[in-house]
Amino acid sequence: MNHPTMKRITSYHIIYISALLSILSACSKDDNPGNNQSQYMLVAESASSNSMFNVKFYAKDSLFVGYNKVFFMLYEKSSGSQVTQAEINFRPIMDMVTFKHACPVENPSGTADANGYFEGAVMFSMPGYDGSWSLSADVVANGKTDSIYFPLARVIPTNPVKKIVVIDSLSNGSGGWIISKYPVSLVEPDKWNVGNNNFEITVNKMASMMSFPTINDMTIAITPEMPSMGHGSPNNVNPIPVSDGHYSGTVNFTMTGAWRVHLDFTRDGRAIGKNAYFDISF
Ligand SMILES: [Cu+2]
Repeated sequence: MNHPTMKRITSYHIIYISALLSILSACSKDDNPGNNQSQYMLVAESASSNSMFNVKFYAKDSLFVGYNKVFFMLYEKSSGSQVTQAEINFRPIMDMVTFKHACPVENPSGTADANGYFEGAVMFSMPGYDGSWSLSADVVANGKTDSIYFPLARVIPTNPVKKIVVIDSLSNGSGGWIISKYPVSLVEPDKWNVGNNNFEITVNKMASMMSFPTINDMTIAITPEMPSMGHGSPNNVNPIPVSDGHYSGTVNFTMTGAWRVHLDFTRDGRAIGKNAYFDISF
């Protein structure tokens, strides 16, 4: 402990480490002005239409096509106090000039989490730029009703995709077809590993341009394939319903690389769609 060389190294290191720490803390302050220690990324902040609430809109990452967890933080505008009980209904809209459409959402429960976040999800169905997507929400809290509007600068595509559409064609018995579209989104684990991975997806039905009810009666089989090497993997567990619109199973990746997880959907005893899959690389 009292060796002189050891002492020199230690004091040198202390100076070096404290210099490094001050650089790091300066950087994180600059990256997050006025928003200390949020665990999420601030997407936008705005007052509600009738100025009853201030709303901060956070996400885990840049908004993308697929299942995005989104978080609202609410404040009473008059008092500045944080709101922890609220009914929030998301209304995403894409304005495609000639027509508008929405996408599936999961509205937050009425109570904020311990850190004050109201957590929900938006399953963006296509990329958007320059505010073509917007996220509005109706907010009821503290006996007040108001709405909030966030134009979204970007919703980016991912490669590989994290959202597919399963298309079902059913004969109507007189030469025509009833076409049904089922958006399916990957609720990705934070990280894919060799071995067993939780495999969770959401399934909705496109009932109209604006309405996407959850589907809870799909039977789903998953078959992983490593196309470059022509093999699959054993011990996979097919996803089963775990919560409204969510199905969870286990996918076993026996090595790193590029995998394709094939999905077979059956509903009412009938195969739905064809060639559905998610590519996953790690
Ligand atoms: Cu669109």
